[in-house]
Amino acid sequence: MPAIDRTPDLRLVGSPEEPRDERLFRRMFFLRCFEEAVLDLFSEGLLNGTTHCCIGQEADCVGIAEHLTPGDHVFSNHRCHGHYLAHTGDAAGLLAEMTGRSDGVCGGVGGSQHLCAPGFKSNGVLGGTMPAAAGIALAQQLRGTGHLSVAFIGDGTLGEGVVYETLNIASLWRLPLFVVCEDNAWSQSTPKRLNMAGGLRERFEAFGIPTREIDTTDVLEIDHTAGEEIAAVRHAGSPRALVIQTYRLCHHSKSDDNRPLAEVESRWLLDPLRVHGVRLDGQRRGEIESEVRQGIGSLVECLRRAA
Ligand SMILES: Cc1ncc(C[n+]2csc(CCOP(=O)(O)OP(=O)(O)O)c2C)c(N)n1
Repeated sequence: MPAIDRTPDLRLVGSPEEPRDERLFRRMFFLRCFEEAVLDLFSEGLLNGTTHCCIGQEADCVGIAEHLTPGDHVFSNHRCHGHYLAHTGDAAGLLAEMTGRSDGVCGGVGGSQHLCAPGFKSNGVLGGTMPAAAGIALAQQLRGTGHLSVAFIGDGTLGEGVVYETLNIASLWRLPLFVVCEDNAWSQSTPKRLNMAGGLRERFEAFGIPTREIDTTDVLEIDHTAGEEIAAVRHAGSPRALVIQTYRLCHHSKSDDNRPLAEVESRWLLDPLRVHGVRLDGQRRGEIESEVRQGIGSLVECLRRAA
């Protein structure tokens, strides 16, 4: 089986010279097309197990990644494709990983949820990566690298005790840890109002961790806020949190969804591709979309041939 080329494809990630507005759109569209392709491959029976897509939450992944440097370490959860792709651009490695190939991100043994790569770790056990994120932040602090750990968690993960143990020690030891809580209002099939008492932001502030909360799917707003917050973590070397109220537009994993249809439909109006896409010149937007489709198409074809 020929090895795949894991060099990030410029059709997917854009070039450094590309105007920021266009690059942000391209990258969100890249994540969207990748996950749509993954869902198609599942329905064709070419992928095994399950997968959790971040369709609707792409602006979080892309806006945060804009402010990370190669020495920073990202920790993610079951819904990790977007975080991984935005940080690394490694679409070929991730698709190979999901098909169980030895040239995947971590040898084909991690699948969709359990990625282990330089600068990136994800785990399907909710909250499971929080202590590791703090541990790497401690290593960064001791080595004086100026780099940080970013931990993405969902609102449902705030029910895990290990989150609070981590926040406590991160605050006490002033660790360069940036926690991003993607609050999509649902934890699998349970709405937040049924499983969360009190405020979300207060849970971080109880440990003396400065926390911002934004209610948006606009990549420019996330990009701007993330820039300020990440700079503040680097400057002070101590933890901060960002709560982003967002929405997943598709099912929890491959097909399970018990949310009211009207609620889901209304949120498609705030699809991050739509919110940001209207800012682009129509012709240029079409060109970007077709380049990304070609990039994903050739990747899928290459893996189909190797299957
Ligand atoms: C410790 C643990 N308990 C339960 C689960 C099953 N589980 C997987 S995803 C999920 C919901 C997570 O909700 P949230 O953290 O809000 O993330 P979202 O799926 O909304 O992105 C649950 C309960 C798990 N993976 N790990």
